[in-house]
Amino acid sequence: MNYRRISLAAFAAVAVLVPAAALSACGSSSSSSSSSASTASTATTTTAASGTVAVALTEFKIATTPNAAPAGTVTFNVTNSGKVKHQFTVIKTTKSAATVLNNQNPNDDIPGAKGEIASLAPGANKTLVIKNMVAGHYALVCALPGHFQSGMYENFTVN
Ligand SMILES: [Cu+2]
Repeated sequence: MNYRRISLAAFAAVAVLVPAAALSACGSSSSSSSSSASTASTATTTTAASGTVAVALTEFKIATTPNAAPAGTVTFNVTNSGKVKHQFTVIKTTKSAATVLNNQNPNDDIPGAKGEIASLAPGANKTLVIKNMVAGHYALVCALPGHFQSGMYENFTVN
């Protein structure tokens, strides 16, 4: 009787711990059901061999796996892992991602923008395919009011 109680308690503890560990260890891909995303996340180099990049949006952070890709067609597999709506814009720029929208009027088009997912609901996943990405520096941002200012940006390299 005591053994059974102990093993049940241990099982309950594991059942509680595993989801939390999975979320923190691989938040960028854990909520994606796409097989291509999980393949990309196994890469240990910074460049995605397939040109596919897993992107996780949370409050207020953009996490990429990996943070570089070969020139050509780049596929951003974007998941909103947060609790509020986000968006995702890819910008070709020489500026650091942290400063790229500093003087941007929210009503104006973003200079250098190569593509965007205009709106992504919490839990939603969308794919953004951008062709002819040339080598250089890019900034990935969430351009919703206040989100960039709160830290929703990331540098990205095409090589
Ligand atoms: Cu956002």
